[in-house]
Amino acid sequence: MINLRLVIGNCNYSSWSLRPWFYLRHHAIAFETIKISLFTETMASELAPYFSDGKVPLLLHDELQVWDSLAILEYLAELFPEKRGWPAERGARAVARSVCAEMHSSFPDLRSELPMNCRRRFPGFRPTDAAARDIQRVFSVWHYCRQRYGRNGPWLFGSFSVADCMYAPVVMRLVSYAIDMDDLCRAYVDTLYHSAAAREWITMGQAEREVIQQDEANWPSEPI
Ligand SMILES: N[C@@H](CCC(=O)N[C@@H](CS)C(=O)NCC(=O)O)C(=O)O
Repeated sequence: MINLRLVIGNCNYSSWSLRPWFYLRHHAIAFETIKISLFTETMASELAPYFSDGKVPLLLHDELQVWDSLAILEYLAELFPEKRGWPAERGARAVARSVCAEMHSSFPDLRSELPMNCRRRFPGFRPTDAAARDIQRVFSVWHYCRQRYGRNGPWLFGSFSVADCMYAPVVMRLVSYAIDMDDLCRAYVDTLYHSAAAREWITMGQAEREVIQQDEANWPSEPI
């Protein structure tokens, strides 16, 4: 029995926590969840037992600690090789790593203007030009992956991969903020948003009552 514990933040807001959680739940891998309340007075003391940079997520495997969502996903892909976390073909794998790295290091305006919020929608939301450029780039990435590598299934590289986990929080955002998209992107969003693991995360987020003011978008909203 593999002893895994995943330290995460509030499901409603913690986009980085969703990434490895989604991988584990999609594959029905057993793990324990340790939830930290982000940006509260107790956050530092709740994180104190771990070698954390003050952030979540963090994966604990026996005595080993792995922090940072992408590092955790890499580790899970190695720990469970039969789940095929990365595409089997070398070129597809390189592209998958590229789009994950891009997600990890880019899209600042999309992140700041459209914070993940699973329990609210933002009628009439209009992104700034900068955020709209980020969104268009995400759509281009999805076209690139789906058209070249997605023939054998509905995920970015056909079969479910680490790349889908990295883009899961963006899918949540695009739905909450009702962003227009073409059919290819809509089909991908529907696949992910309606998957069992995503529904489970959204339900947990909607059950939470904490409001983190700094993670609320600057746009009128209503409950989903
Ligand atoms: N690079 C990190 C970023 C993690 C991150 O920023 N997590 C947010 C929660 S979604 C956090 O812990 N914020 C607390 C803080 O900044 O004090 C990763 O990908 O895991």
